[in-house]
Amino acid sequence: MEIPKTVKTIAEDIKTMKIRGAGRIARAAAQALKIAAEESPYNTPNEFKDYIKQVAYLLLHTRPTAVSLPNAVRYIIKRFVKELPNFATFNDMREFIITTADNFIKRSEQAVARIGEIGARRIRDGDVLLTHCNSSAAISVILTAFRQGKSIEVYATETRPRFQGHITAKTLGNAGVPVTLICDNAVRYFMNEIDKVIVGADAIAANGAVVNKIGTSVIALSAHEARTRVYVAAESYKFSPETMAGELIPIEERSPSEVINPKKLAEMKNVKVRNPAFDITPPEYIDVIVTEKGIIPPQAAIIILQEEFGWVDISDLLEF
Ligand code: RUB
Repeated sequence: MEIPKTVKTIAEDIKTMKIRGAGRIARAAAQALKIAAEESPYNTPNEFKDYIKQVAYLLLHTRPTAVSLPNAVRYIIKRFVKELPNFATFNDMREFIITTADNFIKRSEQAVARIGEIGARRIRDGDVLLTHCNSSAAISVILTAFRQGKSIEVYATETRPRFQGHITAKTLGNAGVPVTLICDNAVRYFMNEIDKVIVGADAIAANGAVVNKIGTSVIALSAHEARTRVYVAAESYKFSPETMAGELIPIEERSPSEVINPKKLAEMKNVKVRNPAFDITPPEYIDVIVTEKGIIPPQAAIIILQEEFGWVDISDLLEF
């Protein structure tokens, strides 16, 4: 089926990481569905239904790890499918997708702001924080605490191979927060000076394990050894319903060219490159997860999942 160029561009931007970070990816997917509805080349109910499903399919196959992406698509499609018998005209269908996508985006933005408010309560005046990669939710906590007048300092890892830590350092620095940029492998060297580690999440499993940017688990391990607390800031749509039914969260492996120049690699004999983009931090190394619904210990992840999705029928979830 024909899919508008604007929609395809969003899918491509997610794939190539022009649009990145789990929350932004989710909002972009919702936006893509909205645009798809607005610019639909099909105007009969049956064709429109199939077309929307195809757009959903395209979006779902851009990046595999961030659960926020299928959860955003599901938020819109599930409501749409449930409402199908009640649509009188094609226009009703189109308007429904547009409004539901807008609702998701609004809810998502409000969740990030709320996480900031809730998380900032756990930050004390004088705290030295460490963050990894570039998480809007983690930044929301840090900036809210800072704007409340708390004197804080942040260590930001550069986050190889894509250096998302530079974005974090720039954002926080521009807001006036004192930032120290460090190499990823300097984390243990500085850990004893850190009061709290705060990171985001791409996905959270039913057992409270957190999937986030590669390197997060080694930071959490180092924090555990130093008795430094680890906070994860994550919206409830980062929790993976599939994991309630025993599914594993796929870990994206990206191109070796992100790690080393292909020409340089070609000069090396018997060397291959692996480039996993995410890793899994077990719940034992996480103190709390800050969600927009409140703060929970990682072991309570199942409660959030049940509230959001009820008991999961996996065949239903995998429909798209
Ligand atoms: C980004 C990353 C972020 C989470 C959470 O990885 O791991 O920590 O996505 O971000 P990538 P947010 O750069 O590969 O997308 O809190 O903004 O959702």
